[in-house]
Amino acid sequence: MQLSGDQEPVLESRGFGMEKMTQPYLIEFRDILDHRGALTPIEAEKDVPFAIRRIYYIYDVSHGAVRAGHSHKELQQVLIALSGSFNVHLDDGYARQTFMLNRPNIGLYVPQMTWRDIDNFSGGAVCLSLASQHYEESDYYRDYESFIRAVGRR
Ligand code: T46
Repeated sequence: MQLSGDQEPVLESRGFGMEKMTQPYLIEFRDILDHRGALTPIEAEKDVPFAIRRIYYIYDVSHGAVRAGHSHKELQQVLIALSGSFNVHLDDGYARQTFMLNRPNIGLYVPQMTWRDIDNFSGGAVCLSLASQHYEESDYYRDYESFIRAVGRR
């Protein structure tokens, strides 16, 4: 896994309380290996710091496509590259960080009020999202200026 800056996987799974996290983190999930291959279990409120209310996944991404381009007001999520790789650019209104995800046992925790763009999808990439909320369009900032106003930069 390559990251911009000096980010490392900082939390091993099972290290969480249920307090709301405010910073992005890479989470290294357990991988259970035997001669048949690998298995990674993820349990809500144990391996990720929230109750999972929804999962969805993004796949068959068109060459050069950029996904996301928005922030959530309340939703927290964990993104995982189940297959292939992609870059996740996160912006809290003050600073930007880029994470390259390319392992199915590594998750990226994305806190609420974080603008995200996802690009550079490899062929065959599958992005799994574990989300803390049901789908609710009113939870989105889809306009960057509105997001910046909401975080208090303007
Ligand atoms: C995020 C990135 C990683 C639904 O009906 N239910 C859903 O649960 C979702 C996520 C989307 N939709 C509908 C809403 C749109 O009509 O599917 C369509 C595409 O959604 P959107 O343009 O938001 O997709 P992405 O890939 O740009 O963003 C999604 C998530 O919305 C977002 O939370 O972080 O994936």
